[in-house]
Order: sequence, then structure tokens, then C-alpha cells
Amino acid sequence: EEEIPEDHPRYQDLLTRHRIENGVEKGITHLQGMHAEGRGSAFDYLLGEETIPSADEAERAAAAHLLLADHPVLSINGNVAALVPGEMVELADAVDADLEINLFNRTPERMQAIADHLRDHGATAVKGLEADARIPNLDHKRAKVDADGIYEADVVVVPLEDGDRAEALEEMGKTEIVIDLNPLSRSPQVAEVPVVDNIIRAVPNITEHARDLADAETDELQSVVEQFDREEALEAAEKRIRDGL
Ligand code: PTJ
Repeated sequence: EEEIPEDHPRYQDLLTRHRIENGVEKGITHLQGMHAEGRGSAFDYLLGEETIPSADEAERAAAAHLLLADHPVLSINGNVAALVPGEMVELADAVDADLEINLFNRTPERMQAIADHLRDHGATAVKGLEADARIPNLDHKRAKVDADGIYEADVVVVPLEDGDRAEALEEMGKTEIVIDLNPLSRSPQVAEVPVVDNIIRAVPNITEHARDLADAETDELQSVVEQFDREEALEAAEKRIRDGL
């Protein structure tokens, strides 16, 4: 990462690619994660590689939801672990959330590598390895979650999530915060809070909003939540991308 000069016009994109490559080499990220990254990168290019105002609003609403939650959980896959391990640990600390590994292509080796990686970045507890509960209406492998983690969570942050799982979690009645650069993808479409932003910008910004709102009264947090309009945010992101073409 030191090799990329920070003033390079595509600095963030190069950094992101580099982290995904490292993740694959370390056995953290699935090969498919490279394709996912390529798709994300194309959308980010069209968004101007910046947090657009509607995404910042979504990030503030996400922070408010997390602070209001009884049991918030942040879901981690192979791309998330490679891109923002320390940032996810910081967010979990800021809003008192659990971290749970949940993989699309689940293998014991990758589960372990990611758990170790998160601990190297300061995580004290990592969920997902028990896998003693199932999300209803989802194929067996994708359905595995911890009974005291995602299964019983009221608010879940699911970055770079596949559509089937996002829908199944929605059906369980959870408040879903989805981070995904493609506003037309099914996951942001079903999310209560769709965050259309690069995860490397989104997560630190949610943490910053959470710190800013840390002393807010419940009323104030609720009004942040209520003022956020998901349809408007999705439309603003789509418009920005179309204008970027
Ligand atoms: O580690 P695993 O086994 O759980 O697998 C994880 C991946 C991401 C490979 C798997 O879930 C997958 O194939 O996902 P998809 O269907 O490719 O969806 C990934 C979504 O994330 C796409 O809509 C991308 O546009 C988006 N995306 C990619 N990189 C970023 C992103 N969104 C935000 N920030 C990014 N850096």
C-alpha cells in the first residue's frame, strides 16, 4: 500500500484493488471477490469516487439506527474483511455491535483466516463460527448464522450482500443497512437504509456520525431515522450515475 502515491488521481481505486489482491493471497477473499470489486469500481467511477450527499444522509441514518438498536450486528464477508477490517472493528466499538462473519462461499479455512485477520485488527469477539441457527427461506449454506448473533439481531449492517440473503433477512423483520455501490442491485432495493457508497468511505463515515450522535437523546435519533427517505436516496444515486455516463 505504501507504493501507491496518495496524490494519484485513482488512489482509492488502486488501494482497493491492492487490498482485494492481498485478501485473495491470504485466503481471506474468494476469487469471486475480485469480480465483485471490479463491478463496484465501475459504479464508483460513475459516482465520481466520492460520498454523494444522499449517501452521507444514509450514513447518518445508519448511525442513528445502530445507536437505537438493542442488538446490532455487522456482517463480514471476504471483501469486507480485506477492505475495512480495522474500520469495522472501530464501528462495532462506537455503536456497541457484534461482528459476525458470514460467507457466500463458506469454508472452514476462510472462516478461520477472517476471524484471525479481524483479531489482528483489534476485534475481541468474532461471531459466525458457531453457526447454530438458520435464516428461514434460504439455501442451507447461505442460511448459517449464530443464534446469539445475526439470528437474534434487530439491526444488521450487510455490506456487499447478495440479493437472496438480503431479502431473507428483510423477511425476518430485521432493519437492514446495506452498503452497495450499485443502487439497482436487489440488496439496496430491499434495505431500509441503502448506502450507495464505497465501503472504504462509508464505514468510517458511519462511525463519525455515530460519534457525533453518541450523546443524542432517543427523540433526536428517531428524527434522524424518520427524516431519511430511502426512495429519494436510491433515486439520487441512480441519477448521479446516469449523469456520470
Ligand atoms: O466472501 P464471500 O464468500 O461471502 O463472497 C463475497 C462476494 C462479494 C464475492 C459475494 O457476496 C458476491 O459475489 O457478491 P456480488 O453478487 O458480486 O455483489 C457484490 C456487490 O457489491 C455488487 O453490487 C458491487 O457493485 C458491490 N461492491 C463491490 N465492491 C464494493 C461494492 N460496494 C461498496 N463498496 C465496494 N468497495
